Amino acid sequence: MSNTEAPVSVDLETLMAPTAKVEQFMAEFLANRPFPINLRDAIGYALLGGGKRLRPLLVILSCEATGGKVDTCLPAAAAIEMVHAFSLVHDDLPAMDDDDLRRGRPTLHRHTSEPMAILAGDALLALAFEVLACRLTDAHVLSTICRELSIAANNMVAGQVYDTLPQFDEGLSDREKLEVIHEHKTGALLRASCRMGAVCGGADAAQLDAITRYADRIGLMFQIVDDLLDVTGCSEEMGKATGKDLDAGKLTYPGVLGVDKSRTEVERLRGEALAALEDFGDRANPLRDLCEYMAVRTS
Ligand code: GRG
Repeated sequence: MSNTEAPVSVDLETLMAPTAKVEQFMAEFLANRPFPINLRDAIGYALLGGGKRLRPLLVILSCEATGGKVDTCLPAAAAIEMVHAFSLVHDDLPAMDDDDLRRGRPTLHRHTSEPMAILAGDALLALAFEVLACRLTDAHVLSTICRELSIAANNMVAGQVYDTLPQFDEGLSDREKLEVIHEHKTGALLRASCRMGAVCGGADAAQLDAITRYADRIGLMFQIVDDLLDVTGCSEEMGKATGKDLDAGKLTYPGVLGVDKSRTEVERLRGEALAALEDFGDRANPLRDLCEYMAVRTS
């Protein structure tokens, strides 16, 4: 299929199916960890309580695209979701965004208490590296993956600083500021997801480069579509904005580029992401399907 053809319809349920294994793996790992019961409940609430599981899915599909089996990348998939869950818990805290709801229910600090949410978040970050250290047997894979994950986590911290304590932006255009924030806050973990999966799959340097190009394109696409959904309520109907006002002062792609140019950007990134997978053959079809889905998702 050419990169400009209309996207195929994607069977999301089939695409997401492998994440059930990650769910089970995380639940078992947590159940066997000797935590105080209230801490374990708090971690379980944050980690096992829904979410799209996009990052574990990227780990698995990148592993499979490079010739690996799902079971070899489950620790990496679990670790990335733990870091993601941690970042959401801390992002929601009163000292940060002070949010009441996450994934359609009370945030962890509202469900339990602020100290418990801080501690559960801390434990999730440590748990991510514990699961890697305990469950990955190949020393080279383990050290490479720890490096990928720790770099991504620190980029997220930097992204949060850029976003919420913005003294970095002198001389940057709004678009440049958006890019710096996105690359650190959201893009870094999506990139790490794909790279960690590819490392588990035994990728060579050229494959790792190609997977990284794919990751960076779909990462930015994910952000732009998210921003578009905030404005229009539906990424496919971006010409028909609902008129909902943008969060005053918040930099977004539709706010900076306009809705139509943002949509054009999504199409460009979709094409480039698919082009990055050109040499992968059929094993990368699920990654291609995920890209198509991400370009048109409505939630
Ligand atoms: C990770 C060490 C470390 C620190 C975190 C709080 C903080 C520092 C960073 C904030 C990171 C953050 C909350 C980024 C937003 C990322 C994002 C797009 C979240 C929503 O992702 P989805 O839509 O969520 O995949 P679900 O609920 O589906 O998992």
